[in-house]
Amino acid sequence: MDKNRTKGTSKFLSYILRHNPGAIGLQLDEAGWADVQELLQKSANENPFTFDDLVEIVDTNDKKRFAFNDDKSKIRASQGHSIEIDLQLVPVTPPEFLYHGTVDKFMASIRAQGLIKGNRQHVHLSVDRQTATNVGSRRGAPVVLSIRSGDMFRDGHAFYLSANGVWLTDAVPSTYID
Ligand code: HQG
Repeated sequence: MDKNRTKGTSKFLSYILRHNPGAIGLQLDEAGWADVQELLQKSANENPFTFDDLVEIVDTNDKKRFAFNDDKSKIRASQGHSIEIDLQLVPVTPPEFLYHGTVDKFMASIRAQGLIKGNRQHVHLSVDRQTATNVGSRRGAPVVLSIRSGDMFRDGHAFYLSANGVWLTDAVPSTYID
């Protein structure tokens, strides 16, 4: 697959596996898995790709957005969903600090309400400032917030780590944002 097709297909897969499987008549199971053969068949009209293409995308995707099950009969997005699925993530202890990349125009609202998940299933946090800078840069000049995740955890907030290294939590009250 050439680079452009890989990127286009990766975007298509993000849309289908995170937000709208129904767009191609696909159904995900309760943990977000799609049957690979069904995905190949149902994508054929809109955005055709082969099983080998899919393996290449899963292996080379810059953020490891997708994962296969053991026998590669199923595939899912590792995080970022807006549809209601249960990734069956186990709560884990976060590091003392995590980071969130955003932009200035959201700051007044973030100070007032903290970080909220919006359309997605979780607030996404990064393990280091550089990653958070990259996340913020998607929307303009990045603003990086330090989150006192250790304090949050001790106060009873649950944290999860996705298969591709993104830290997830339900919401970050503004008192934990430095
Ligand atoms: C902001 C990408 C106003 C928040 C990235 C963000 C990430 C608020 C935007 C992943 C707010 C939501 C997720 C509040 C939060 N008031 N704005 N109270 N609370 N926001 O895309 O974290 O390429 O849903 O700062 O790399 O930007 O898709 O979340 O700017 O890992 O794999 O509301 O998406 O990964 O935007 O990005 P998003 P995000 P992928």
